[in-house]
Formats: sequence, C-alpha cells, structure tokens
Amino acid sequence: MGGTDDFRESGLKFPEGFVFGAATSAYQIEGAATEDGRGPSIWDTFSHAPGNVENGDTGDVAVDFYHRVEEDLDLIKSLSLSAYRLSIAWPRVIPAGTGEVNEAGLAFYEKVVDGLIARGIEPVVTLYHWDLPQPLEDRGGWTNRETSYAFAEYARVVGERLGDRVAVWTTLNEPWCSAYLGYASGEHAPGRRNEADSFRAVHHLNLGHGLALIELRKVVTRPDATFSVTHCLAMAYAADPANPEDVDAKRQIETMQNRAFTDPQLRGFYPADLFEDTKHITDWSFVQDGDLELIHQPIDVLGVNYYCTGTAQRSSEHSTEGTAYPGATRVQPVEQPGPRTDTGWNIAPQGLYDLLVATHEAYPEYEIVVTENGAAYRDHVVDEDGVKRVHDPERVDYLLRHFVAAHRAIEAGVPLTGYFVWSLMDNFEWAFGYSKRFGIVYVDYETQERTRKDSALWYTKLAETGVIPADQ
Ligand code: GCO
Repeated sequence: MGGTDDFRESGLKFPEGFVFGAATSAYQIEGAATEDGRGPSIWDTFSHAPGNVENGDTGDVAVDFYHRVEEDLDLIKSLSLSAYRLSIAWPRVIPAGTGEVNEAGLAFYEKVVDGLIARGIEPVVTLYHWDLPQPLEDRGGWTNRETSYAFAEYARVVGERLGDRVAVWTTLNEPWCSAYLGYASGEHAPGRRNEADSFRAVHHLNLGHGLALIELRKVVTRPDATFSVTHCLAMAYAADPANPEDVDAKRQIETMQNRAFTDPQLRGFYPADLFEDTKHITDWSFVQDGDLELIHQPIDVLGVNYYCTGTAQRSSEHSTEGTAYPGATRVQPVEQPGPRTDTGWNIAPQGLYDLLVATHEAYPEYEIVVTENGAAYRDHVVDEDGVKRVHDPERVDYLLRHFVAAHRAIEAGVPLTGYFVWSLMDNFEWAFGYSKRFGIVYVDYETQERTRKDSALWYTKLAETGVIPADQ
C-alpha cells in the first residue's frame, strides 16, 4: 500500500461489472495490407512516402493480426479481459471508400467479432481509427463533405452485418488527430499542412459522426448495444492560474481540441469562441444549415483517451503554422514536469482524475469510459530458466497509478464504467513506427512471437478480482 498522494494505492476495488479491456486499431496491428481485396488507405500511402515514419516503417505486416486472429483472441481470453476494443478498416470493407463492398473484409471482422463472443469477450468496435480509403483522400479526404456521407454508408454496411452482435459502436477515434495532425501539422496521414483545411476536416468529421449514428441506429439490432465516440480530450492547465492571459491560453487549447468536437456532437452547436479564435483562418461557411442537427445525435457513452497533460501560457509571438493547434495563436505550450515515458509524455495520474471530473461536469448525462490509457517503454525479453519474461515495472507503476486515479474519479461521482489499456500488444505506433512499445504483451517483430509482459500479468489480476493489485 502506498500513500494517497502519489496514487500508488493498491487494494482499491472497482464496482461490480466494471469493464476491464484492452484496445488496438486496425492499421496498427493487422498487416495483410494488400490481401483479400483490401484497398489502400491514407496510412499506406503516408507510411510508404520517405521521411514520414521513423525508420521507414509501415503497417504492411504490422503484428500480423490478420493471420493470427485465433491465437490473439486466445491471448485476450488468457488475460481475463471482459471486452476488446478494435477498429474496422474501412478500406477492407469498402476498398474504394464508396460503392462496392468487399465480402472478404466483412467476413474477416465477422470472424473476429464471433471469436470474441465465443470466448465471452464483448466486442467494442470503432469504425474510424484514421485509415481513410486513399481514393477518398484523392477527392479531398475529410475536407470534402462527400467523405462524411461515404462514412455513413460504410457505417451502415458494417452495422447491417454485425449489428446483432457488437456491444459498443464507436464512430470516430480522436477526430482531433485526424483533423489537425492530418491536415494542419502534417505529422499524420494524409500529411497535409493547411490550417483552413483542417477546420473543414473538423466539421466533416463531426458531420460524418452524426450521419453514421443515424445509419447505425437504423440497422443495429442487438438490444443492449450502445453508441459512442472517442476523444483525446486535452487536460490543459494554465501556466499561472491567476493570470487571465494564461487562463485564456488554456481556454483556446480546450476549445480547439475538445469543444470543437464535443459541443457540436453532444450539444448541437459550435462554440462561439472557436469561430472567434479562427476567424483569421476560416469563416466556417462550409457549415451548412441543418448540419448541427445532423451532428447532434444521441450517444450513450463518451470515450476518453488519456496519456498526459498540457500547460498553456500566453506568449507575445507564436505562429500556429505547422502545429496541431491552428487557431490557438499566441499560446505557448509549457514543458511538463517529468517523469516521462519513452514517447516523452509526462506521467500524470492526477491529470486523468482532473480530466474525468471536468468531463463529467461539462457533460453530466453521459456514462464515461477510458477508451485508451497506457505507456511506451523500452521493453525486452529475458530468458529465466527457459521461461521468457518481460519485466516492465514502469508500465505496471504507470497503470497502477492511473487505475487509482480512475477509482478516485468514480468515488468523486464520475459515472466511469470501463477502462481499456492501450495497447493489448506492441504495434505500429504511427509516426514513431515500431520504435515505441505500448503493449502489455510484447511482440518480437522478427518472429511475431507474443510474450506477456509483467504488466499483462498484473492487469489480469486486476481484471479477475476487480481489486488493484500491488505492483509486485
Ligand atoms: C492515439 C491512438 C492510438 C495510439 C495511442 C498511443 O491516441 O494516438 O488512438 O492509436 O497508438 O494513443 O499513442
């Protein structure tokens, strides 16, 4: 048992029925990029272009989940997890983005979903985790309104096939990343750098979310299925909370990253300060009459991804050019205190607590699930008397402290009902390639052998008992 101020408090019990899961996404794990009729996605194109991804890595093979489904589902089962969050690759299901449906793609996801259910694991499905079909990008991608309608069509196709089985339907994963990292900073696919375009992408992602929900609700038949969206909400602090300028800098970050999505989706309006902050970039005339009603569809669960915190302060000069905050002028990020994980992100369980409480205060009617939380470390396999082990005490410590934060949020009244660790296994970490290991299961990228890390064993105990185990 640790003290209460450092979040190292083992022995806390989660409420009955709390969901302990793990998450992955299609492009990061599947591989088989050209098999069985899958079309190219923006991540295939982007990762194959030199200089975009560390070491020139691509998702061509990834961790070969496509060919190892049964083994990997057994692995999830062996961890005693009650749910698995996966994403469906749009280009596997509708290779050109619109039009012809690829039966082999649907059959693949049916196998995954049925395999989960057969093992007593609830399938939690995300429809869009960044792998836009390339033919849609060739017509403008998310800057083109037609992409929102194409997304709704794809959602209907998947919903028709799997709507009797999937437990949770999530439209988008982190549209903030899709819009700003994809179209403003260019760090992610499709690698474009145009601030005005990134706001068109914001709106069309929001529209796609609403249109997809409308279609899903028509075809989903599982009576207890729920509908959701996942956001990477910023937990931002003002550098000096007594300084109104810094408080305003924090507001700009939250408006850009959080409320540009949550307000239209959950409240039916765009924040007035978003339009004000971005008026030198765009007039938002691509928002058409009636769009906000379409976007504002009921959901049941709000998914929150959390990794680290941010602190903002007012600066006299700061260009947003090439950044992920195109409207946040004169906002300077402040370096966060360590310690850090291998991605350089600061470790702050208090931030998870603060974010959950703040999100609940802002949107009190929604059930909340942590749809991602986890950490990258430089893991390696050791052989102990013929048994392979991966000792990852930092990850165990990270998870323990964040689960404590989640538990405290529940005690403070947040209706938090589940937690998905990112990630089930090491995988393709976007622009970092394979250099960052987020898994609780280690993957040897040469042999594709999977080895449960100590964090997986720790997490299994938590999933089995509902009680946060000590870290050894
Ligand atoms: C994200 C994505 C995941 C990442 C994870 C670690 O949040 O960026 O949802 O695909 O791999 O977050 O960076």
